[in-house]
Amino acid sequence: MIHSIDPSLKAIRDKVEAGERLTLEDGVAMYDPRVPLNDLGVLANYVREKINGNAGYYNINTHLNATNVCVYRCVFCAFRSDLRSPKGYVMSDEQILERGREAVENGCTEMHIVGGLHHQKKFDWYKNILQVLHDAYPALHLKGWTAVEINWFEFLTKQSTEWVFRELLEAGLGSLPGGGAEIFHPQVRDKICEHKADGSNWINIHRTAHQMGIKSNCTMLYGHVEEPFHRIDHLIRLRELQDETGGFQTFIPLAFHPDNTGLSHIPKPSSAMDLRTMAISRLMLDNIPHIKAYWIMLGIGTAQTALSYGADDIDGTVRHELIYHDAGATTPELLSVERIEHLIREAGREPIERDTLYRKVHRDPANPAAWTVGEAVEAAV
Ligand code: V47
Repeated sequence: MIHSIDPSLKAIRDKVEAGERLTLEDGVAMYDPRVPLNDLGVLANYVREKINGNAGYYNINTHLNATNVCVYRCVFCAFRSDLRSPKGYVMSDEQILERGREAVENGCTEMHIVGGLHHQKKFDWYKNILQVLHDAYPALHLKGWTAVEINWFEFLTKQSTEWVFRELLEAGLGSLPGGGAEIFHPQVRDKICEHKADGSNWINIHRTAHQMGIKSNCTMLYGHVEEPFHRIDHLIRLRELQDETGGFQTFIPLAFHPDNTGLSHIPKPSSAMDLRTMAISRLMLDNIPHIKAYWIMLGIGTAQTALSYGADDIDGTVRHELIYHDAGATTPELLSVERIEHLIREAGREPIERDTLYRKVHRDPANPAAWTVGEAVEAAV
């Protein structure tokens, strides 16, 4: 029972306690700055503890962005490059394998693989990245290619989504990251990334992934040109797909970082907005098991606080992150396991290492780079 709450949240509190679904109007109302942030946090924390108890999940992971050369010019992106720009790069198989070796030596269970859509590279180049890594390091989970990239592969090959996924699974794909979602509503999408896969393409690709047994994540990029209505509309579209398939594991709200982008005049969202969005996401997405506070993007302090504002996961130790660091993120390049566990404990949560598919990871203290997975963690959605 949640006793003392601001009058503006009483009707929402009653629904949350009764396990009733919140509406579009409820979601938009919670973005009114007169609704006290702390009280919103209390409600989100109630749901978070009901679903995930006291767990604070993390994993040991690394990123691979094999090229930054991209046909698209999303106005919010600081990572992309033109082919002839001095910033543009393409990694060789040797460099990619070296990243795999470094990941395994450091005990990583996951490699998060995304990048630009290089107009001179064929589908086989992308598929080969998974193949060489999987052949050399079969235990490393390859969470690769956003729905936008899958859509590009369909364009390149003139084949169906199912065909593309079958090829990628054969090469070693483990699951799909949640990027490329941005904001689905065309009023916003047409302003920030008009050329790439639209909202229904994104949703249909994740639906197909789920139907083929591929788990995925989902995201929302907030704090640029969108309004609260567009954010809630976005969350409801994700919730509807989850009702249908149950294939989403975690939702990651992504705060816009303006440096070096076409929207550099827009200030970065405040911590208060980050926490409000985290709490509203937990409350609206009643059927998605995990909400991730991506520390790279939020900063360490806000990510810790978010563990009491709806989030139960802090992402991973992370290595070689470029997308946020190119856009002005001042967070470190990586965190050690000791530090990440300390930060989670300091926030009052119990650190639990998970793999990409949310199974508990067991390590041999004598050889921490060696690991096995155990049972799936519980999440009461
Ligand atoms: O799709 C790009 C966003 C996403 C900027 O699945 C930006 O576990 C802020 O999706 N400011 C990629 N955001 C990152 C992503 C992700 C991250 C962590 C975990 C997972 C997961 C997925 O980053 C892009 C876009 O929405 N992005 N540029 C920027 N300037």
